[in-house]
Amino acid sequence: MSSTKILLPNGTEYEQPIGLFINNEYIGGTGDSFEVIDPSIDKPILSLKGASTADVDTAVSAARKAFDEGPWSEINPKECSKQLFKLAAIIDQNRSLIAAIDAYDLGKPYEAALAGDLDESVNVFEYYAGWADKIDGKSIETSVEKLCYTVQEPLGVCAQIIPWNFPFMMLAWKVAPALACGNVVVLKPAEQTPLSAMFFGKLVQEAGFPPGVVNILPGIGSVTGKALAEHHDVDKIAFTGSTATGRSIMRSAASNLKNITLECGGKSPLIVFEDAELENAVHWAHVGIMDNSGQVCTSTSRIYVQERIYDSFVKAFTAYTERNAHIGGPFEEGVTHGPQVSRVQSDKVVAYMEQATRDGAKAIIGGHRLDRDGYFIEPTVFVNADEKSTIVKEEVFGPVVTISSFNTDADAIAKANDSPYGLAAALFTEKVSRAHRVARRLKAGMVWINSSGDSHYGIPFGGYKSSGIGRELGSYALDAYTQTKAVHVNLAM
Ligand code: TXE
Repeated sequence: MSSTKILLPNGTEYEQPIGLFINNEYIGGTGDSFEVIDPSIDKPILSLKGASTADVDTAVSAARKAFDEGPWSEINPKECSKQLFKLAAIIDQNRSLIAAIDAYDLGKPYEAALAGDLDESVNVFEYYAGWADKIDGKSIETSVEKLCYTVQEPLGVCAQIIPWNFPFMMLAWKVAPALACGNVVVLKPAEQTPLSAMFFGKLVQEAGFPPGVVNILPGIGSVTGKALAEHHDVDKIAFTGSTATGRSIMRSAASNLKNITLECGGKSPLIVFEDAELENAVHWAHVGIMDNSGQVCTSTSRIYVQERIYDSFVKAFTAYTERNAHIGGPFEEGVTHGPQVSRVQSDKVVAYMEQATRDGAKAIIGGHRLDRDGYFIEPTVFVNADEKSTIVKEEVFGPVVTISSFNTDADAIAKANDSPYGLAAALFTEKVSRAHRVARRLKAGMVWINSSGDSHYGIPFGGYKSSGIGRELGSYALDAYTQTKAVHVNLAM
């Protein structure tokens, strides 16, 4: 196996597999090289060779063979469940190391990676391990002369393209339900954060999965990702990332009408009504935009506050944000706010902030990058932003929020819905009827009442409008990874 020793900044040394994981073996990639960077100090961790189009062909045919010839697609559901529980247990045993790898690669605080991402990842694998032997069809009554029943069958070879903002957790959201439904996978991690996914291959080996069931191809999006999206032997493509790439994947997937799930961008609103519990609203509004340095697809990046409490909310929110911004590297004590993942991303955030200022918005805190190594951006709050301006319309994907006011419920709903995106929305009120009435009228795949950014492995996750197609998590992901066969039986013989 080709691997290299990596010494993590927390003093842990481990063996990092490098190369592509195909048929349960690590092999060298033949595609373009790319560097993996430590974003907290702007220094390379290592250089990798990604998967070329030819490597994609090799991985897809390994997966195809594993699916068509078994044993995975024919596995007894109880065995499938056991195998996934075993994998979940192995991930659990490695949770501190995987959290540390992700913290290093992404720059996010280690404690957050451990308590958030890794906890969720183990839960997700266990949850779908539990589903594997409960995927049932139906029998449907038509007449006494006919029996009809349905079978939920796997789709086949699933290509899964994941982003860098929750590297291992995104892997778990995609791989666990796909395997539980009897599919085989070819996973492409983001080029910014491929290390934990490449390490995952070792855990797959240890859990004893048959060759070809899980394949992992680090590589460049426009090469490896594109080749997967276009490949005619791939039956499904599941993607999380930008809406622009989602569109291009959808076009590529049209060639053989692949089944698709897309989880794309967002510009989620957070509405604070005048009867809200102010402290609670301030806390969640902060979590909703500052968590993961704003690099969350559901970030509540547009805050709307009812006029009467606007000034007091702005004052309380900025004070809370200043108090709670503990900026630093992933392994520093007490840090809550890490760098952006890459120079490209931090430049993008800075460009949005500069544009906002040119458009007449005012940064009342933050507004700059930090004067230190790494890609750190100050937590930033804009007021006076025009509702039609870029900072209100486009996904910034950084610790940057706008706070605007509204007067009536109808005004709040109209402003919240005035977006091409529809991933999530949050609202704060103590009135039960208002809460549910407004929740129904928000055009979003997820609505939080009196919280923000909340997700759970049992609850469907996905967006309306340009935020995506399909749902992940919960029993809904089983629909995303199976197809229905209807069997008609003629009894009139
Ligand atoms: O995303 P891309 P990027 C948003 C966020 C961010 C912006 C750009 O606004 O600033 O997207 O980030 C692979 N065919 N989100 O450039 O390009 C790529 O290698 C197939 C929101 O990182 O969408 C990576 O694995 N695949 C988001 C994955 O797609 C391609 C999370 C995501 O990359 C490809 C991340 C192609 N042509 C960014 N081009 C969320 N929804 O959570 C790239 N890829």
